[in-house]
Amino acid sequence: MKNSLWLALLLLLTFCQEKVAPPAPVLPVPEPRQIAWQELEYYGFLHFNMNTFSDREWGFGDEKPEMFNPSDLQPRQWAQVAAEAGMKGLIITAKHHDGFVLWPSAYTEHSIKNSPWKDGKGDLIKELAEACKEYGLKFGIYYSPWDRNHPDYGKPEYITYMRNQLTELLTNYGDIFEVWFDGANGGDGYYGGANETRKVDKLTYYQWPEVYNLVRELQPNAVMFSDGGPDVRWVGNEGGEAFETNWANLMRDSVYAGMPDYPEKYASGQEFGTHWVPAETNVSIRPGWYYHTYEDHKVRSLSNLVDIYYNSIGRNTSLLINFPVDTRGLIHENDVEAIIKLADKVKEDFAVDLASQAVANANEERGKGYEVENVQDEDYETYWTTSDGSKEAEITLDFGKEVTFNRLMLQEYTPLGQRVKSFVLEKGSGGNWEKIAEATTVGYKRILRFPDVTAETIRVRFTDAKDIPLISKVGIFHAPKLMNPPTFSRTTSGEITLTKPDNGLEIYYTLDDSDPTTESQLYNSPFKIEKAATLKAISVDPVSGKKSEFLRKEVDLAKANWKVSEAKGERTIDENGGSYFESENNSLTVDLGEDLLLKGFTYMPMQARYPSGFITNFTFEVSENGTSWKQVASGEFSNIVNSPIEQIIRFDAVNARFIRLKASKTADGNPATFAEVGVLTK
Ligand code: FUL
Repeated sequence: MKNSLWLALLLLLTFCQEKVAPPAPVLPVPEPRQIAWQELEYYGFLHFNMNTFSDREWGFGDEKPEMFNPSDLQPRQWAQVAAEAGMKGLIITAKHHDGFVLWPSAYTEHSIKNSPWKDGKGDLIKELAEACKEYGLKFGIYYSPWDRNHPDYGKPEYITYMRNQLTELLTNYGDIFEVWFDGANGGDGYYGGANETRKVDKLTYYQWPEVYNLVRELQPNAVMFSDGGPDVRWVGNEGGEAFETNWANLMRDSVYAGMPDYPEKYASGQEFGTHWVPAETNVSIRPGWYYHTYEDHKVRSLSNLVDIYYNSIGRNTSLLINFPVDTRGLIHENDVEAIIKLADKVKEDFAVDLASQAVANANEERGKGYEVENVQDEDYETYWTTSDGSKEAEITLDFGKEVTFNRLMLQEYTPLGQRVKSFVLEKGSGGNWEKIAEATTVGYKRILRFPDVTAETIRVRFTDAKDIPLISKVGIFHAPKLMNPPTFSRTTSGEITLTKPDNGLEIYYTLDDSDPTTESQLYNSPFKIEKAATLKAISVDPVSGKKSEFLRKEVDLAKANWKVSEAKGERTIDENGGSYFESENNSLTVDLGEDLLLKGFTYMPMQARYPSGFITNFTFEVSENGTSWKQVASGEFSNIVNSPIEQIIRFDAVNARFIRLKASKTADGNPATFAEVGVLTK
């Protein structure tokens, strides 16, 4: 009798300790394929196709298959780079707008089967699918609905062609994790020789519902990307920046690929969106999506890539970074270096999670299975929450001693819906709470960056939510400072601004070409230098004492009193490399406003995305009175097309007030363009 009583009690106790029921979902919720995709977070894009060889961003569709001729095509190198960079997958432009296809499709001759690569016997999609498998990466395809080559584009027959090709891609190459449908479509093109403009109704022409069904049927686990989903949506720009408030929820039925007001109206998602369509940030590691030699020096800097990381993955989107594979068929060395630097920095930033070592407390726990400790582990499936209807939700972390940190990472358990509308991070100080940072939505992942804070106790308070928050992760990190040199800008009056690469750093500089140390001048605010000088500056972390490499900048005369003879020519002396002037007579004349001893000049070619009129051969003349001119230099700006950086030409010292730079030849025969011109007096 006694024994059975004990047994009953034990059973009761066990029963009481059963996991409490989970909260009801807040709709919409993700499909399992979207949850799996979200966990990938970071993967690579490959733009490699006909444009690589025609040196274009958008081919017209009249390119010849013979042009596709890589000298050293190695998909295994692409996969190796992606894996070493911590990426989880690769997506390739199987067909871009020009219509050329990277697999031997049975439905077109406009394909690699008619190219010199492997004598037309190659299948690049197959090779890449295999390389991805070898390196443990997921494999995805980009397929452009717009086809500037196909004669039937715009007619119903083309839709059959598109479905046939998708069937090939989704049947013959194993598992596909993402199918990427580009929103750009309809316009002029070759169209089998018609050479005309063809407009389509972007909403109805492609018969999207049937296309979606086909993809679902052939690759049930693949997510489909386009401006408005159905599974993953566009972030709304190609600059690598998601909105700070970012809902996975979207009014999906109001959105279609290529709609004009998408970026403003839909890109940030909507709190009351009807469907789960999270955002993906797509951005290229260079200005262009395709490879151009002239962008070899324009690979994104580490600080830019770090910003992109925090502004995408840190704002509830996945990150798709593009490599414009070069004409050899390799990811260029400069791009490899940049992406590995980013990978190292990310590893460094999140090396130690201070939150996992703290004592965590919550204002309330829902019960067994929802303990606050769940936010400290690495298991996304376990989360902390409160009881239904609870109005407050806050987590306190006690580190047991003072610690310094500058990053907060939060993750909501999204399979039951995105809930948090706002939160605040505070530190305990003398019985009060002091705000460190605050933000709006969380979603799958949110990371906040802020200057170093030292505290023993902190709390995260969820100040507004659609329903009780479900928090899978709270992470606290101390990211080492980004020890890049300061960046530099100067106004026409000679005012110099130096910018720190990271919060909490100091800048020291010299103006006499000596190496700056912490004994040198500390930079506090912009300063004026009107004459020639050599500026050298470093960033210093006052806490660790770490120093960056030098920034070294030769500055010369301030340009405030200069005048250009040609109308609109003032853009060449505005200290803004981004603006430019196109000269119909290939010449630029500047009045320097005073007699000077000149020892050389500088020419910065146009820096725009699609450059034209680079000066390759020049003459340089000077004058004391603006009427009689003397030539003091002539020659060639070698390699300016491949490397359009500032050109520096020196000559024997000469007295003058007026200068004239003339183009005797431009790279493409177009009128000469000038981004910036300067003189050397030192
Ligand atoms: C855009 C395209 O037009 C670009 O060429 C590139 O493929 C980019 C990823 O998407 O819409």
